[in-house]
Amino acid sequence: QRPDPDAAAPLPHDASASRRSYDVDALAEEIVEKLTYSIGKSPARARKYDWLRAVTLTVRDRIIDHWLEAEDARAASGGKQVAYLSMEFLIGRLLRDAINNLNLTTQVAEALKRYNVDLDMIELLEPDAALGNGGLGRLAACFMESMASVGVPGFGYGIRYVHGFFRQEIADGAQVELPENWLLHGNPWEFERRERSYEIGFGGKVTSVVGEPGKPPRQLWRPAERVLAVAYDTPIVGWRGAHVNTLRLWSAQALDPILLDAFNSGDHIGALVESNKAEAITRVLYPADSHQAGQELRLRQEFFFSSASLQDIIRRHLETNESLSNLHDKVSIQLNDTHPAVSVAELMRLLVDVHGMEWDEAWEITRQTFSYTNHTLLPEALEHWPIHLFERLLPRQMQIIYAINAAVIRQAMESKGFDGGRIAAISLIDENNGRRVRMGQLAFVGSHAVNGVSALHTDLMKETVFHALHELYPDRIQNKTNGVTPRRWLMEANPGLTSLLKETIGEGFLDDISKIRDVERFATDAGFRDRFAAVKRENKARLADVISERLAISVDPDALFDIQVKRIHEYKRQFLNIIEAVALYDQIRSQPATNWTPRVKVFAGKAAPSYLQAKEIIHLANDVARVINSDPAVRDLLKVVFIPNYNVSLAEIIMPAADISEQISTAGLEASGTGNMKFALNGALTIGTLDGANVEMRDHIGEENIFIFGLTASEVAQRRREGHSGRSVIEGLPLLRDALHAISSGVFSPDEPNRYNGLVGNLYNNDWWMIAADFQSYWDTQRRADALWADPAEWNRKAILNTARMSWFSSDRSIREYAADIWRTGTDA
Ligand code: BZD
Repeated sequence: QRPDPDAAAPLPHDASASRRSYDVDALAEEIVEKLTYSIGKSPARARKYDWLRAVTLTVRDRIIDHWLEAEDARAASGGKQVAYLSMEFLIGRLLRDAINNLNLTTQVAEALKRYNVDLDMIELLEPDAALGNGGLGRLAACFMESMASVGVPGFGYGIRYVHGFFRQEIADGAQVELPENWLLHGNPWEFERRERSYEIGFGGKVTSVVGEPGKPPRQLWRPAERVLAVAYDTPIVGWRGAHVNTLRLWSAQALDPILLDAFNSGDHIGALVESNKAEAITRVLYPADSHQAGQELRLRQEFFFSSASLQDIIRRHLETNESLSNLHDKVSIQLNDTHPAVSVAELMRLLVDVHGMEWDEAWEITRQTFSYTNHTLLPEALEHWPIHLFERLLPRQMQIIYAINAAVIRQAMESKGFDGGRIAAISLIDENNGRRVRMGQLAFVGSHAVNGVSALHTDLMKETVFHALHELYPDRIQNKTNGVTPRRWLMEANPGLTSLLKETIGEGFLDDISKIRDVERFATDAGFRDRFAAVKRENKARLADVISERLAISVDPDALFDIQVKRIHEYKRQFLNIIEAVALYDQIRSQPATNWTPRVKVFAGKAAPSYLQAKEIIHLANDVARVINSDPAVRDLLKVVFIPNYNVSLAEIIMPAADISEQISTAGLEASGTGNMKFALNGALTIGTLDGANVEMRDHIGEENIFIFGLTASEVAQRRREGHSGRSVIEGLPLLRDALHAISSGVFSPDEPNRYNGLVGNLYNNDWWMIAADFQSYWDTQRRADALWADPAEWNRKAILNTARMSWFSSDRSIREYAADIWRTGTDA
């Protein structure tokens, strides 16, 4: 631990004395002051980015006022805090969120208008902070905002990637990955904290040092390599500025920026090798969300941010506490999936080796401090590291894992009589696949609470991956269904609907989203329904503009917008949706006299660069879109669009513009989903399987207001046991057979007729994802949706009920549950 020579003696601080004003004159004046003195431009010479920066700095000052107050209050109360450790925070833009949460939207817009600058335009210039892959990273961002809104004092800890999630372009129908560069224009939100830096070691040796008489020898880790973790802090402001929490992201730097000896002897490249190697750790986000990357750099990233965060937590604890024996009373550390699970071993090392605590006490504190959230049951996504790699990089942590494992196994044998198979199942070491450390097992045994992210997912955790551990520790697994923040996903993304709701039921729902239920009684009010529909139409027109600008495809905002946006994965079954489009295309052409519902099918999402099937699905969507959109025979009854580069900002435009939300994963595979919640909150009707949180959405919304189809999770398991194959199903369904034939015979890929043979062949031979098995049910459900669309009053009534009944899926509710049941911290309300 480094002493902090700069630490100032605490002085009384009265932030309210210097608080920045919220009125328009003051804002207008300050924006120009920032432009002049922080950026060095006169208003006359300022470019758009200068205005963005000046506005951001002006808004930021107002957050800082609250931030300092929050820090002081926290220090004074000495209460418990939460540290949310996550490899990913998929934030998106921050300016609109900050302005909205400070309730400053009108004033800032007004202030800027004085200089003829449009706030909306400025906001769009901000790059997305895309420090995450998908649902897991976005959940962490929603949770940070909700923690600040409901008053859970906390830190988010993660990695300050220089390059976030790749930019996706589509070239000749296929995904191309390009580097993302969000820091290009600097990042006005962050504060570098050089005084908060820690050394992180890798490799080297462990030596035993003889301790005091009667005590076991102490283990001393001497790493061969060291890098520095430097903190960058971003304030996260909650609703109405009530609280401000900190997102602390670590950046890696070499201890010595340049090796001067090497430089002086003429080796100019070699002189930088160390610093390049160090900085590589936080250079880029791994873009794989569904299989283990398995590379050494990934394990380095995981350990780097885990160790830095723990060292920081310990240092902060010791600033106000005499010892670490009450650590678990003062901090709760949430592990967002297993990516930070090495923290369990690292905290043990810090407590025992560095701070001299007894092993048993350290283990008790460690377990009381940690809790772990699981986000997937997919075997290929579960993290496990080859022992030889782990041992080489983290030799002391490996010893600690062996010791923990031995103790857990002993306890399992003694208390529950575990043997053979069940010991193998709980072991932290997988002996079968070349000996690996299982990070799920490590996170589980090192935590006092383990949670799934929807009721179904939690049940399946108990039955599958953690079956034996659940038997050993039957009270440890609990459910915490995901949620989304209504500030970003309703108020900011859908200002039209927000205004309509305010006029109709008053402003109470802004502070307490459960009050949105009051709008339910207007579902049968024809006037309200029309206004609700008019808002939806405007949002669809806005999306239609985006589609036209980016793809030069014109779509009719009066058509049914049927949207599936999410990561591309076989289990999410974008393929099923595309096959349905192809079948519909066939039907429209062969039955031109039928009264078809005009539809626009929208897809967006990224594939992991190494996930070939997912990339083929993207290619197919684009191929099908090209053929259908250019066929005059469909007469605008069907359009298919794939919008490139799906990200948070695009989602903010898409979510409010959907009539149908596609949540069609193979049952049992989607842990929760959160896009499903965003769509429904904005009044889309869901077509979905009984998977993840769809199940609970059905319970809240009412089964008559959601389109459920397909096999259930237990039916899927049953079919797989029976050796289901797609062939017999396909042969019995001409509609499906013909659609697949069109795809595999090159109708959509005349330049390469065999392009989709593999994809289609999989359905015949195996149909692991139950696409053929669920096709008929899906098709029928889509036609039921068509029929409902023909009755706009009824459609809109159901859409309104969706909005009215989704409040339980607010991340404020999720956070309150974590605070009450896992973290045992207070909230404001
Ligand atoms: O987490 C997702 C699940 O698939 C969703 O069902 C769930 O709603 C969200 C939030 O709980 N999982 C991910 O997004 N996973 C990843 O992004 C990921 C990233 C790196 C490595 C492995 C998985």
